[in-house]
Amino acid sequence: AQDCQVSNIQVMQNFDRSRYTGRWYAVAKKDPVGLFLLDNVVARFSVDESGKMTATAHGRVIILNNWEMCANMFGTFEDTPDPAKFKMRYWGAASYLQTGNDDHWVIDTDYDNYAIHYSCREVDLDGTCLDGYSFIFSRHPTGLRPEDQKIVTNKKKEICFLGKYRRVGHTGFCESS
Ligand code: AZE
Repeated sequence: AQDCQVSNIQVMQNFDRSRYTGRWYAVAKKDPVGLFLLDNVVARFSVDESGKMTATAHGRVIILNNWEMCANMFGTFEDTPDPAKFKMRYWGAASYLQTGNDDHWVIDTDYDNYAIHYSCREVDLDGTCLDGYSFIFSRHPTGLRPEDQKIVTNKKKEICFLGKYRRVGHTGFCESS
């Protein structure tokens, strides 16, 4: 499963969306092409009465003429035959923020400490990912536990994004909103 074919990427087995709910701090991210969340990224996942997964996220962005702000985002998830693979429709609280419909795959998680998310926006002709993004999430604002780091590094390699991540800082920029 390391031929970098998007269709061969292994995702979380028996993904349990209810155990995934609650707050996740982004500790690292691989950026897509174009505008993206810069840092202070926190996501909160919920499951509603009907079992549908939804999420909110915030993060610092710089839009238009170097206008720095906190983007408050919403996402709804469409199920697919694979319980760990979703289609995420997302939009911002303000109209000038981004909207989109991205794949949202949960690659691995222990639910209590770490999670690895993956989204390929554009698959190349050879089946590899041409444009994608990924978040490494932690339940702890301080980062990953040492014992989870090796697992995460291995998964970064499996999704062919190793070496493409940057640390996501948390300075409290989005805490007031
Ligand atoms: C994600 C977690 C679940 C909810 C959402 C997420 C993604 C949000 C974006 C936001 C981009 C905003 C920009 C604004 C100018 C995956 C973090 C909605 C991709 C670029």
